[in-house]
Amino acid sequence: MLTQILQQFGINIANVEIKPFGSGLINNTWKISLQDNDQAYILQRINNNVFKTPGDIAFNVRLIGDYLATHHPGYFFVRCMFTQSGDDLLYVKDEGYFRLVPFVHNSHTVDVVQNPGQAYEAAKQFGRFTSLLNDFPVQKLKVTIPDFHNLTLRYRQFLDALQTGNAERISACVSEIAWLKEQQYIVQRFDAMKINPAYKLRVTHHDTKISNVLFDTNDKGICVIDLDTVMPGYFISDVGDMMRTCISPVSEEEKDFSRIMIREDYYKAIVKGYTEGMQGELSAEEQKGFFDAGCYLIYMQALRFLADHINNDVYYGAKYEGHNYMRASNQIVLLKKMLEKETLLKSI
Ligand code: GN1
Ligand code: MG
Repeated sequence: MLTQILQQFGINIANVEIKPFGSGLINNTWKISLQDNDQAYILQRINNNVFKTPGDIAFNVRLIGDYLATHHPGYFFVRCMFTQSGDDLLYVKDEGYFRLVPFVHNSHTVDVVQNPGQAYEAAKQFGRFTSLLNDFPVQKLKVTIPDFHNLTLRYRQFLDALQTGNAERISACVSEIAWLKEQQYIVQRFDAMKINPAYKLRVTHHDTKISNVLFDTNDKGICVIDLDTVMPGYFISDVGDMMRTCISPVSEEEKDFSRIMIREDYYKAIVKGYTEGMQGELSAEEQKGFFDAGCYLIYMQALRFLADHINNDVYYGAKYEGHNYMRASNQIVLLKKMLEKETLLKSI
């Protein structure tokens, strides 16, 4: 099946190697390497249970690509390849939607952040992406997942899960549920942020883990990739998810929670990198929101994982029984540790 798809993109499949790639939870991703000429590509199948209109992603990427090519031609932007019939998104009956992008020569991605320098570079790339699109008409973008980072709605979905979800699972995680409910003040802070005019609606990425940045051979950031969730949003989404995924030495998959830690030097690197990348675009009020950004996103992810556990893992899937419960518990520990350092981190 994959080789037929590659053929439609005009790829010679005689000597091709296809390997699963990356660790994303939503889309399927493969690296395609051509043995003859050293070329490589990334092929993705878009999960259309999550992205209901995959054409909207292609639309956004085209629009942004055109804008950057005109206004910031120096920016390295990875565009989708076209099929032989001229489409940048291929629909295959019973298989779904596919896209192909070139694998950029002399670039690499990082799965687990190794040092604060990488976190700085990544944060700078996410800030730079948003700042280059500062004058782009943000309302022209299609919303690929409505309310994606709307914490108010995520909290409501969590409460809904408690009403309609798996009763056995609910009774086995009463203490986590109670703790998350006690943190509802975070939603109120978020609501205040949304109506604060000092928080500008910008073009934000919404999936800012380190693996969505391309690095060069000197570990300097080149550009951001994986633009599925680029939508109108607030800077807190990008900064917050960077903190969520970089600040601790271990990820959401770690089962030994004693290894979860808040590393101040990484926090500092993210604040510095993002601020520099934004080139003065952040308002004074927004600059005060870095710490809260981390809390919003960690809290949101804990709610999403626990709601999914209660909903029998319909969204994220589970590699083992209780996987999403473990992930939620991990994020709860991360949030607790973050909240303990509130005063210290806010002083940075
Ligand atoms: C999903 O598929 P991936 O790993 O890029 C999710 C993110 C979560 C992340 C948690 C569209 O991203 O919001 O933060 O899992 N993406 C979607 O690992 O729901
Ligand atoms: Mg993604």
